[in-house]
Amino acid sequence: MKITAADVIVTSPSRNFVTLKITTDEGITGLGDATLNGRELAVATYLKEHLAPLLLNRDPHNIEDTWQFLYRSSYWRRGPVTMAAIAAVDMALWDIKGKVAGLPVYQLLGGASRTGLRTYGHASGRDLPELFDSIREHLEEGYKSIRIQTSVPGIKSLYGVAAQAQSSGERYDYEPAGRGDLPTEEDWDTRAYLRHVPTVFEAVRNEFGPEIPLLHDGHHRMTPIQAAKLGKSLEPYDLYWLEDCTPAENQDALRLVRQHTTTPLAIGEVFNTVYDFQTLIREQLIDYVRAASTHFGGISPLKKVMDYAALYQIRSGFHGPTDVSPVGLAAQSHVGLAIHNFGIQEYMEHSEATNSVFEQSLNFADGYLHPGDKPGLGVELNEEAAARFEYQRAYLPYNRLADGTVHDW
Ligand code: GCO
Ligand code: MG
Repeated sequence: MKITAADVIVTSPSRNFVTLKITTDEGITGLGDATLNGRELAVATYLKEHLAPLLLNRDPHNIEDTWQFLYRSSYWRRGPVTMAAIAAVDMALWDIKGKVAGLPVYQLLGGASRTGLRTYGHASGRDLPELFDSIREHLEEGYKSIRIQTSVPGIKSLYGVAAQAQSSGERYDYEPAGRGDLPTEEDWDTRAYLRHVPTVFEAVRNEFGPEIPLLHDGHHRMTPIQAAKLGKSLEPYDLYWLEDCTPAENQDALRLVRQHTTTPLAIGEVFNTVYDFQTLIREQLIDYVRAASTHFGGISPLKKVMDYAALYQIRSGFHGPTDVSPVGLAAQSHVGLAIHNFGIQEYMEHSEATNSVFEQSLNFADGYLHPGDKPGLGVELNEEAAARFEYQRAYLPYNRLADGTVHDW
């Protein structure tokens, strides 16, 4: 079998997605997600100009060899653009292999280790009543675990709070439509945040009891000692995890945080390779691997990092916001179903427009996700529908402190 075409499809149904479609001489096609939120066209160009010509006439069955060839022959290793492009190729080749075998990809990865993937949803509110309503809605939708983000008195506009997001829809989603040509500026005050967050978790535990696993995303904003303080102050509320408590680049920071708190830590949504996790896993500085198949080079390296993490009882918590396309979500759901050390899957439902472009066999019921049993990844691209949604430039927001200093968003 030979690869005869590698086409890149850019579409914007609610938000931008970059998809690679690999076609073979036997007419079988495979899809891969290459979406890098806010920098989409860099990956589309990398694929079109640099990888597509290398794929022609290769045997699509040689997934590992193709991955190693693309990674090593570029000389310039790693980085989100390179790794999202390689991820798309890797996913598309697994999709093709599954279709040839007549099996869903999770079967090729060792078969199912569970009946479904436990998910967590995103609850948020500008105040406690709004937050409680949002938690109730999520519980009614079947979610068993809930991420909590709230407004903070003294901070005007804050990551993760639906009602104040710049999205055009009513959910927190960071959809590009209507967001304009420049990034939105938000504000930040760490002391106000550190004072407020524990009071919110206390209120949520008082209202909803001790059972529900609760999560929180610090979105890379704290220094190590601030993160340690937050982890410690949240201990009475028994979090499932505290995510991205410090910027991910400084791995040593996690040692300090770990010395001070038993709140479980999740990190890695902006990581691109297993090397970014090497120290964190070996020294057991984290509890959950937050990589997304899309930004991490695809299914093959995601499976490898989880096998490495398994040696240390570290589990998965793959990154699953709506900027991971249905193809990327399917890819990591197959991995999650197959590995033994699955933890939890982040899940934000894609919009109707997105679902009209990506026809999926993914099933969400009673808080559990399943990638379905169609051969391959189980996602097909409706190219006619995709052509109706033209790319729109979109930027993620950024932060400034009260004195005008740019801060981590
Ligand atoms: C999460 C993430 C996202 C990111 C987004 C950036 O935990 O889901 O932090 O909300 O901000 O993926 O593109
Ligand atoms: Mg996050």
